[in-house]
Amino acid sequence: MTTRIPRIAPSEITPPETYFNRRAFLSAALAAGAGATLGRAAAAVVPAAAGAPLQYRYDAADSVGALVHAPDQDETPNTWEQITHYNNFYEFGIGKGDPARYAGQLQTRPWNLAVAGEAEVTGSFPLEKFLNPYALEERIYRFRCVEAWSMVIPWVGFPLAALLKQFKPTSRAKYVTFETLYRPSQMPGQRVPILKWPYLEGLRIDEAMNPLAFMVVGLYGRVLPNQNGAPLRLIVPWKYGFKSIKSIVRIAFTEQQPQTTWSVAAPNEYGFYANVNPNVPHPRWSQASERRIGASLFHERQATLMFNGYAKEVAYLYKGMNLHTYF
Ligand SMILES: Nc1nc2c(c(=O)[nH]1)N[C@H]1C(S)=C(S)[C@@H](COP(=O)(O)O)O[C@H]1N2
Ligand SMILES: [Mo]
Repeated sequence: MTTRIPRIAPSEITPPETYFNRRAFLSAALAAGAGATLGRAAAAVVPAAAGAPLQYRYDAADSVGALVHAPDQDETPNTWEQITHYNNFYEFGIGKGDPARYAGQLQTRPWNLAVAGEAEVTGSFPLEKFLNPYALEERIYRFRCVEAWSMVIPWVGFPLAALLKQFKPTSRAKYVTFETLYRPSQMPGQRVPILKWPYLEGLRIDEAMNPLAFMVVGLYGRVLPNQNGAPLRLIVPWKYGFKSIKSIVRIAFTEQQPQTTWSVAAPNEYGFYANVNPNVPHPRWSQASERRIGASLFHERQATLMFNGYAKEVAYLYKGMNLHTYF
Protein backbone atom coordinates (compact mmCIF):
# COMPACT_ATOMS: atom_id res chain seq x y z
CA MET A 1 0.00 0.00 0.00
CA THR A 2 1.15 3.48 -0.64
CA THR A 3 1.66 6.06 2.02
CA ARG A 4 0.16 9.40 1.19
CA ILE A 5 2.00 12.56 2.09
CA PRO A 6 0.05 14.74 4.51
CA ARG A 7 -0.97 18.12 3.10
CA ILE A 8 0.36 19.73 6.22
CA ALA A 9 3.08 17.73 7.85
CA PRO A 10 2.42 17.47 11.57
CA SER A 11 6.05 18.50 11.99
CA GLU A 12 5.05 21.93 10.69
CA ILE A 13 2.45 22.47 13.34
CA THR A 14 4.08 20.89 16.36
CA PRO A 15 7.58 21.38 17.67
CA PRO A 16 9.82 18.94 15.82
CA GLU A 17 11.16 17.48 19.03
CA THR A 18 7.68 16.36 20.02
CA TYR A 19 6.79 14.95 16.64
CA PHE A 20 8.02 11.86 14.96
CA ASN A 21 7.26 9.89 11.83
CA ARG A 22 3.80 8.36 11.98
CA ARG A 23 5.40 5.03 11.33
CA ALA A 24 8.08 5.41 13.94
CA PHE A 25 8.67 2.42 16.12
CA LEU A 26 9.28 3.32 19.68
CA SER A 27 11.93 1.44 21.46
CA ALA A 28 9.73 -1.05 23.21
CA ALA A 29 11.58 -3.30 20.84
CA LEU A 30 14.72 -2.20 22.64
CA ALA A 31 13.66 -4.32 25.55
CA ALA A 32 14.25 -7.35 23.41
CA GLY A 33 17.92 -6.43 23.02
CA ALA A 34 20.59 -4.52 24.87
CA GLY A 35 20.59 -5.51 28.51
CA ALA A 36 22.21 -2.26 29.50
CA THR A 37 19.30 -0.26 28.17
CA LEU A 38 16.62 -2.61 29.41
CA GLY A 39 15.88 -0.54 32.45
CA ARG A 40 15.68 2.63 30.44
CA ALA A 41 13.53 1.02 27.81
CA ALA A 42 11.10 -0.17 30.43
CA ALA A 43 11.06 3.27 31.96
CA ALA A 44 10.40 4.78 28.59
CA VAL A 45 7.49 2.51 27.90
CA VAL A 46 5.94 2.49 31.33
CA PRO A 47 5.16 6.13 31.87
CA ALA A 48 7.54 7.80 34.26
CA ALA A 49 6.58 11.44 34.03
CA ALA A 50 3.84 12.81 31.83
CA GLY A 51 5.32 14.49 28.81
CA ALA A 52 8.67 12.73 29.12
CA PRO A 53 9.79 11.68 25.65
CA LEU A 54 9.35 8.07 24.71
CA GLN A 55 12.35 6.54 23.05
CA TYR A 56 11.86 5.55 19.47
CA ARG A 57 13.60 4.96 16.22
CA TYR A 58 12.38 5.75 12.77
CA ASP A 59 11.22 2.89 10.69
CA ALA A 60 12.40 3.86 7.28
CA ALA A 61 10.87 0.78 5.70
CA ASP A 62 7.39 1.73 6.80
CA SER A 63 6.80 -1.94 7.49
CA VAL A 64 4.18 -1.92 10.17
CA GLY A 65 1.87 -3.93 7.98
CA ALA A 66 -0.95 -3.34 5.60
CA LEU A 67 -2.55 -0.74 7.79
CA VAL A 68 -2.34 2.69 6.33
CA HIS A 69 -5.01 5.08 7.41
CA ALA A 70 -4.93 7.37 4.46
CA PRO A 71 -7.96 9.49 5.39
CA ASP A 72 -6.39 10.63 8.65
CA GLN A 73 -3.37 12.01 7.00
CA ASP A 74 -5.20 14.79 5.30
CA GLU A 75 -6.29 16.14 8.64
CA THR A 76 -4.28 18.36 10.89
CA PRO A 77 -3.73 16.85 14.32
CA ASN A 78 -4.91 18.87 17.27
CA THR A 79 -2.20 20.41 19.41
CA TRP A 80 -0.75 18.82 22.54
CA GLU A 81 -2.35 21.60 24.52
CA GLN A 82 -5.83 20.92 23.11
CA ILE A 83 -5.58 17.15 23.49
CA THR A 84 -4.40 17.38 27.09
CA HIS A 85 -6.61 20.23 28.35
CA TYR A 86 -10.01 19.41 26.91
CA ASN A 87 -10.82 16.03 28.36
CA ASN A 88 -13.52 13.74 29.62
CA PHE A 89 -12.33 11.72 32.60
CA TYR A 90 -15.08 11.82 35.19
CA GLU A 91 -12.89 10.19 37.81
CA PHE A 92 -11.34 13.68 38.07
CA GLY A 93 -14.49 15.76 37.66
CA ILE A 94 -17.01 16.60 34.99
CA GLY A 95 -15.46 19.82 33.67
CA LYS A 96 -13.35 19.58 30.52
CA GLY A 97 -10.46 21.20 32.41
CA ASP A 98 -10.78 19.06 35.54
CA PRO A 99 -8.68 16.11 34.34
CA ALA A 100 -5.72 18.37 33.50
CA ARG A 101 -6.08 20.06 36.89
CA TYR A 102 -6.55 17.02 39.08
CA ALA A 103 -5.08 13.96 37.37
CA GLY A 104 -1.51 14.79 38.33
CA GLN A 105 -1.99 13.14 41.71
CA LEU A 106 -2.68 9.72 40.17
CA GLN A 107 0.17 7.26 40.79
CA THR A 108 0.65 5.30 37.59
CA ARG A 109 3.65 3.30 38.79
CA PRO A 110 3.63 0.55 39.80
CA TRP A 111 0.62 -0.59 37.81
CA ASN A 112 -0.89 -4.04 37.66
CA LEU A 113 -3.11 -5.46 34.99
CA ALA A 114 -5.53 -8.24 35.95
CA VAL A 115 -6.67 -10.72 33.32
CA ALA A 116 -9.74 -12.84 34.01
CA GLY A 117 -12.44 -15.00 32.52
CA GLU A 118 -12.38 -17.11 29.37
CA ALA A 119 -8.64 -17.18 28.70
CA GLU A 120 -5.73 -19.49 29.33
CA VAL A 121 -3.57 -16.78 30.82
CA THR A 122 -5.26 -15.20 33.83
CA GLY A 123 -3.95 -13.50 36.95
CA SER A 124 -2.45 -10.19 37.93
CA PHE A 125 0.70 -8.96 36.26
CA PRO A 126 2.93 -5.90 36.34
CA LEU A 127 2.12 -3.79 33.30
CA GLU A 128 5.71 -3.97 32.00
CA LYS A 129 5.20 -7.64 31.28
CA PHE A 130 2.72 -6.78 28.57
CA LEU A 131 4.12 -3.54 27.26
CA ASN A 132 7.67 -4.50 26.58
CA PRO A 133 7.15 -7.02 23.79
CA TYR A 134 5.64 -4.45 21.46
CA ALA A 135 7.18 -2.15 18.96
CA LEU A 136 5.12 0.94 19.55
CA GLU A 137 3.65 2.71 16.60
CA GLU A 138 1.94 6.01 16.02
CA ARG A 139 -1.63 6.13 14.76
CA ILE A 140 -3.18 9.42 13.79
CA TYR A 141 -6.89 8.84 14.36
CA ARG A 142 -9.97 10.99 14.28
CA PHE A 143 -11.62 11.04 17.69
CA ARG A 144 -15.36 11.72 17.96
CA CYS A 145 -17.04 12.29 21.30
CA VAL A 146 -20.75 11.49 21.59
CA GLU A 147 -21.12 15.16 22.64
CA ALA A 148 -20.48 16.08 18.98
CA TRP A 149 -16.99 17.51 19.25
CA SER A 150 -13.95 15.95 17.65
CA MET A 151 -10.19 16.05 17.40
CA VAL A 152 -7.42 14.38 15.40
CA ILE A 153 -4.93 12.73 17.72
CA PRO A 154 -1.50 11.15 17.16
CA TRP A 155 -1.64 8.26 19.61
CA VAL A 156 1.26 5.96 20.38
CA GLY A 157 0.61 2.34 21.22
CA PHE A 158 0.10 -1.14 19.82
CA PRO A 159 -2.85 -3.12 18.47
CA LEU A 160 -5.29 -4.37 21.08
CA ALA A 161 -5.34 -7.72 19.27
CA ALA A 162 -1.65 -8.22 20.01
CA LEU A 163 -2.30 -7.80 23.72
CA LEU A 164 -5.39 -10.01 23.80
CA LYS A 165 -3.70 -12.81 21.88
CA GLN A 166 -1.09 -13.03 24.62
CA PHE A 167 -3.84 -14.11 27.02
CA LYS A 168 -5.03 -16.91 24.71
CA PRO A 169 -8.78 -16.35 24.93
CA THR A 170 -10.84 -19.56 24.74
CA SER A 171 -13.56 -20.22 22.17
CA ARG A 172 -16.11 -19.14 24.77
CA ALA A 173 -14.67 -15.62 24.83
CA LYS A 174 -17.34 -13.70 22.90
CA TYR A 175 -16.75 -10.33 24.56
CA VAL A 176 -13.93 -8.54 26.27
CA THR A 177 -14.49 -6.12 29.10
CA PHE A 178 -12.21 -3.42 30.46
CA GLU A 179 -12.18 -1.80 33.87
CA THR A 180 -10.65 1.49 35.02
CA LEU A 181 -8.76 1.85 38.27
CA TYR A 182 -10.92 2.46 41.33
CA ARG A 183 -8.89 4.62 43.72
CA PRO A 184 -10.97 7.41 45.26
CA SER A 185 -7.99 8.65 47.27
CA GLN A 186 -6.39 9.81 44.02
CA MET A 187 -9.48 10.11 41.84
CA PRO A 188 -11.66 12.72 43.50
CA GLY A 189 -14.57 12.23 41.09
CA GLN A 190 -14.99 8.70 42.46
CA ARG A 191 -15.94 10.14 45.84
CA VAL A 192 -19.14 11.32 44.19
CA PRO A 193 -21.65 8.95 42.55
CA ILE A 194 -21.62 10.72 39.17
CA LEU A 195 -21.29 7.31 37.52
CA LYS A 196 -21.24 3.78 38.85
CA TRP A 197 -17.57 3.18 39.64
CA PRO A 198 -15.36 1.67 38.46
CA TYR A 199 -15.84 2.76 34.84
CA LEU A 200 -16.48 -0.29 32.64
CA GLU A 201 -16.40 -0.77 28.91
CA GLY A 202 -16.57 -3.68 26.54
CA LEU A 203 -16.31 -4.86 22.96
CA ARG A 204 -17.39 -7.90 21.04
CA ILE A 205 -14.30 -10.05 20.57
CA ASP A 206 -14.22 -9.59 16.79
CA GLU A 207 -14.41 -5.81 17.24
CA ALA A 208 -11.55 -6.03 19.71
CA MET A 209 -9.46 -8.01 17.23
CA ASN A 210 -9.97 -5.48 14.43
CA PRO A 211 -6.57 -3.94 13.61
CA LEU A 212 -7.83 -0.40 14.26
CA ALA A 213 -8.56 -1.13 17.94
CA PHE A 214 -5.54 0.29 19.70
CA MET A 215 -3.93 0.21 23.13
CA VAL A 216 -2.47 3.59 23.87
CA VAL A 217 0.54 4.43 26.05
CA GLY A 218 1.61 7.71 24.49
CA LEU A 219 0.67 10.85 22.67
CA TYR A 220 2.78 12.92 20.22
CA GLY A 221 5.68 10.58 20.87
CA ARG A 222 5.54 11.24 24.58
CA VAL A 223 4.39 9.34 27.60
CA LEU A 224 0.61 9.52 27.92
CA PRO A 225 -0.42 12.23 30.41
CA ASN A 226 -2.65 11.07 33.25
CA GLN A 227 -5.61 13.11 32.04
CA ASN A 228 -5.62 11.11 28.79
CA GLY A 229 -5.76 7.78 30.60
CA ALA A 230 -2.24 6.82 31.68
CA PRO A 231 -0.67 4.40 31.81
CA LEU A 232 -2.80 2.34 29.41
CA ARG A 233 -6.04 3.23 27.64
CA LEU A 234 -8.12 1.90 24.81
CA ILE A 235 -8.85 3.73 21.56
CA VAL A 236 -11.64 2.49 19.30
CA PRO A 237 -11.67 5.18 16.60
CA TRP A 238 -14.92 4.17 14.89
CA LYS A 239 -16.93 4.41 18.11
CA TYR A 240 -17.96 7.33 20.26
CA GLY A 241 -15.23 8.39 22.66
CA PHE A 242 -16.80 6.94 25.78
CA LYS A 243 -15.91 3.44 24.57
CA SER A 244 -12.23 4.42 24.77
CA ILE A 245 -11.76 3.59 28.43
CA LYS A 246 -8.86 5.07 30.35
CA SER A 247 -6.38 3.88 33.00
CA ILE A 248 -7.19 0.20 32.58
CA VAL A 249 -6.49 -2.23 35.45
CA ARG A 250 -8.52 -5.25 34.41
CA ILE A 251 -9.42 -7.11 31.23
CA ALA A 252 -11.89 -9.99 31.30
CA PHE A 253 -13.18 -12.32 28.61
CA THR A 254 -16.84 -13.24 28.86
CA GLU A 255 -19.50 -15.25 27.05
CA GLN A 256 -22.22 -12.69 27.73
CA GLN A 257 -22.32 -9.07 26.64
CA PRO A 258 -20.91 -7.12 29.60
CA GLN A 259 -22.51 -4.17 31.32
CA THR A 260 -20.88 -0.90 30.40
CA THR A 261 -20.90 2.27 32.49
CA TRP A 262 -22.70 4.61 30.12
CA SER A 263 -25.30 2.11 28.99
CA VAL A 264 -26.11 1.45 32.64
CA ALA A 265 -26.27 5.19 33.40
CA ALA A 266 -28.58 6.02 30.47
CA PRO A 267 -29.54 2.97 28.41
CA ASN A 268 -31.67 4.96 25.97
CA GLU A 269 -28.82 7.37 25.23
CA TYR A 270 -25.66 5.25 25.17
CA GLY A 271 -25.70 1.79 23.69
CA PHE A 272 -23.18 -1.00 23.93
CA TYR A 273 -22.13 -0.66 20.29
CA ALA A 274 -21.97 3.13 20.14
CA ASN A 275 -20.65 3.20 16.59
CA VAL A 276 -20.33 6.71 15.22
CA ASN A 277 -23.38 7.12 13.00
CA PRO A 278 -24.44 10.51 11.65
CA ASN A 279 -27.88 9.10 10.74
CA VAL A 280 -28.88 8.18 14.27
CA PRO A 281 -29.38 11.22 16.47
CA HIS A 282 -28.72 11.14 20.15
CA PRO A 283 -32.13 11.55 21.85
CA ARG A 284 -31.13 15.11 22.81
CA TRP A 285 -29.03 16.28 19.86
CA SER A 286 -28.10 15.55 16.27
CA GLN A 287 -25.04 13.47 15.45
CA ALA A 288 -24.96 14.62 11.82
CA SER A 289 -22.14 17.10 12.36
CA GLU A 290 -19.35 17.86 14.77
CA ARG A 291 -17.27 20.73 16.06
CA ARG A 292 -13.56 20.22 15.56
CA ILE A 293 -11.80 21.46 18.68
CA GLY A 294 -9.54 24.37 17.77
CA ALA A 295 -11.33 25.19 14.50
CA SER A 296 -11.74 28.88 13.91
CA LEU A 297 -15.03 30.53 14.74
CA PHE A 298 -15.64 31.01 11.04
CA HIS A 299 -15.15 27.35 10.28
CA GLU A 300 -18.46 25.60 9.97
CA ARG A 301 -19.24 22.40 11.78
CA GLN A 302 -18.11 19.49 9.70
CA ALA A 303 -20.12 16.47 8.63
CA THR A 304 -19.75 13.42 10.84
CA LEU A 305 -18.74 10.36 8.86
CA MET A 306 -20.25 6.89 9.17
CA PHE A 307 -18.07 4.87 11.55
CA ASN A 308 -16.12 8.11 11.98
CA GLY A 309 -14.64 7.60 8.51
CA TYR A 310 -13.46 4.04 9.12
CA ALA A 311 -16.32 2.21 7.37
CA LYS A 312 -13.99 0.52 4.92
CA GLU A 313 -12.12 -1.09 7.80
CA VAL A 314 -14.99 -1.97 10.14
CA ALA A 315 -18.36 -2.11 8.36
CA TYR A 316 -18.05 -5.91 7.92
CA LEU A 317 -18.37 -6.30 11.69
CA TYR A 318 -21.97 -5.11 11.60
CA LYS A 319 -23.33 -6.85 8.49
CA GLY A 320 -26.90 -7.90 9.07
CA MET A 321 -27.30 -5.71 12.12
CA ASN A 322 -29.83 -2.91 12.16
CA LEU A 323 -27.57 0.07 12.67
CA HIS A 324 -30.47 2.17 13.90
CA THR A 325 -31.15 -0.21 16.74
CA TYR A 326 -27.56 -0.95 17.61
CA PHE A 327 -26.61 2.55 18.51
N1 LIG B 1 -12.28 5.82 32.90
C1 LIG B 1 -12.81 6.70 32.04
N2 LIG B 1 -12.59 6.55 30.73
C2 LIG B 1 -13.12 7.43 29.85
C3 LIG B 1 -13.96 8.50 30.31
C4 LIG B 1 -14.17 8.63 31.71
O1 LIG B 1 -14.87 9.53 32.20
N3 LIG B 1 -13.58 7.71 32.54
N4 LIG B 1 -14.53 9.36 29.40
C5 LIG B 1 -14.69 8.86 28.01
C6 LIG B 1 -15.12 9.91 27.09
S1 LIG B 1 -16.74 10.40 27.18
C7 LIG B 1 -14.28 10.43 26.15
S2 LIG B 1 -14.84 11.54 25.00
C8 LIG B 1 -12.84 10.05 26.13
C9 LIG B 1 -11.99 11.31 26.20
O2 LIG B 1 -10.64 11.00 25.98
P1 LIG B 1 -9.56 12.18 25.98
O3 LIG B 1 -9.81 13.02 27.20
O4 LIG B 1 -8.23 11.52 26.00
O5 LIG B 1 -9.79 12.96 24.73
O6 LIG B 1 -12.48 9.20 27.21
C10 LIG B 1 -13.42 8.20 27.51
N5 LIG B 1 -12.86 7.30 28.51
MO1 LIG C 1 -17.16 11.42 25.14
